[in-house]
Amino acid sequence: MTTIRLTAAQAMVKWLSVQMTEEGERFIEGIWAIFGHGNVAGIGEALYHAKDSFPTWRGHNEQTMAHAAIAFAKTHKRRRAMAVTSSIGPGATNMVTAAALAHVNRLPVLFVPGDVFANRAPDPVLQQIEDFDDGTVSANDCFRPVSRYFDRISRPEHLLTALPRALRVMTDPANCGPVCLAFCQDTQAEAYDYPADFFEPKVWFIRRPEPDQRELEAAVAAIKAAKKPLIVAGGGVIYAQAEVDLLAFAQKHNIPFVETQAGKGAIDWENDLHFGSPGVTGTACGNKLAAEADLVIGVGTRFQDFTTGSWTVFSAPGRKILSINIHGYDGQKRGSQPLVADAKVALAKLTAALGDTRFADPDFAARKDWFATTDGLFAPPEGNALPTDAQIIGAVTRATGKDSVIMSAAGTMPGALHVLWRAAAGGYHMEYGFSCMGYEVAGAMGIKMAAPEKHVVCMVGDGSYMMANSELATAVMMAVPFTVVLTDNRGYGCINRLQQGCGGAPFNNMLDDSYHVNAAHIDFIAHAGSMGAITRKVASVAELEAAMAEAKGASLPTVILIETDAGPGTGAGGTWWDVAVPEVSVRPQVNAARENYVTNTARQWLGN
Ligand SMILES: Cc1ncc(C[n+]2csc(CCOP(=O)(O)OP(=O)(O)O)c2C)c(N)n1
Ligand SMILES: [Mg+2]
Repeated sequence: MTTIRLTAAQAMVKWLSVQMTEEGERFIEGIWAIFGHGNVAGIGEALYHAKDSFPTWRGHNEQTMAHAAIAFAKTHKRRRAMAVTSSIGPGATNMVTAAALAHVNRLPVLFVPGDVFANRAPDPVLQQIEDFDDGTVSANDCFRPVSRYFDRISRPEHLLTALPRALRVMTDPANCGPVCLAFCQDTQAEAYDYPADFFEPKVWFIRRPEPDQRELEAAVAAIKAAKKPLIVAGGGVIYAQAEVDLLAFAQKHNIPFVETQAGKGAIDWENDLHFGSPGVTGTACGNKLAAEADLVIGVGTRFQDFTTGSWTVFSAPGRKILSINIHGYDGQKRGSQPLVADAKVALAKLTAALGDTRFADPDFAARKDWFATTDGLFAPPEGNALPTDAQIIGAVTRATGKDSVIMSAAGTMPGALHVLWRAAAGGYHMEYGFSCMGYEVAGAMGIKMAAPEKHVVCMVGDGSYMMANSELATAVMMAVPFTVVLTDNRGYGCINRLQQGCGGAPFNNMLDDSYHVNAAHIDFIAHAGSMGAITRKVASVAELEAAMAEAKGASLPTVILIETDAGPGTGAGGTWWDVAVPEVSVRPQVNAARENYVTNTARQWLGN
């Protein structure tokens, strides 16, 4: 057998650089790295020699580098990914939040944190946590519950099994998610005679599992028995590249559909059967259909609480749920009838079996009314009033075209955009599985790296911006342009509203309602400018529109700052959301909110 003598780190890099997609590209495009003693000598040396065939990028924070990697994978519909490496200890645990984010959103990313010495000779090495009772524990064990595959590489030959398992998980449509290969520092540097054929290029394709015949027949029967079905399109539609198939299915059988946060942008908003969104951040016309539907057909959705109105929308008596999903876990949620299969395959089989089954027209007038309502919300504010988030969205809508991707993750914007944004196909990127503050700026960079032809628009509140923004400097350094619309309402506006909705006093959310000795005045323009971004402070939505047009052609990221009114939510469309309200309180407002809470929770278990 021919062998190649390499260090374990060199072997990992060599192997990763020849794992290919069907389109002939590297599945792992490259690696984000911040070095420390846990990875600089081993992995760092290996990456240096591979830098022309397997790029390394340097970021400013391990978590946000991983956010960029995750956004890249999401933009590529899970067909390509990136790796992220850190030192041991803080660099590694910085990535745990990002691993959880990828886990919830079911997106592939390869984490390669350095780990403690396999030989334990220098124990405790700098940054090693010491478990008094378990010699096998390191800080990297934090990755276990938030990885779809976890392994510790403590011998060079472990890579022969660990690496193929890692790629299997990242390219598996059902189990897709983050992989953590915790790489012991000494093992990275250790040499081994690897079989040469281990490094032969390998093509990974995403399989499309067929449905079980009995489940398929039951699904056909359920649809045929329905009078008013409604399709709920989730992220699985996009990851299965079944957007066109879903539209054809909906049109042929005349079934209206709504899109979840992850599913939004599967189909262009202008399509007549597109009724917007369901649930807590649902459109009025979409939720009306959901309330009247006798069959909810979920396609690639995991039915999170925002989608289902914490199960008050979808679990009315007599309403059935058919869940078409790649994973049985999502197929059976809340008593739903499963059809476990790839979405594209399942829709093709269903439509063939349904023949010319066609349902009565949905309420097209309600859809028209909805857009008339939102037109009103988009109108610029009167006089000198600060704009609302809806008015900002109106301005951004006017300033962007179908070549744009709107993105966000946490704060007021995700809900407001879900309900109000008129997404072109492929024009919406929302991290709303983990809704992680601080995903936005780095995520925008990852999207732009994946789709350089798109105008990437990052919608971020002052709170999320403050939580993580330093990859702005990376985007400047790497000349990755995107437009940041930074809405400054002086605090955590959405949580402030939620707090009061639950009967609470305004407390510890807005800067002015929080303990302070000096009133906070954050100069966002100076801050973003100091990292090299183009900056503009605008005083009106008209100025915002003009600044956005300018930003579109820029070769650097642009941060546009606008002060907004923290008071109003969108006030449109949505349903109740389950947030537990205290059972006893001296505040009458809390007691009133509790009463409302009890009434609504009683609606959650009425049965399907
Ligand atoms: C990492 C993280 N911490 C806390 C939260 C809870 N949270 C959700 S939105 C939010 C406030 C967001 O404030 P900002 O970005 O200014 O948006 P606004 O609602 O004010 O527009 C908080 C604290 C979160 N989603 N993520
Ligand atoms: Mg804010």
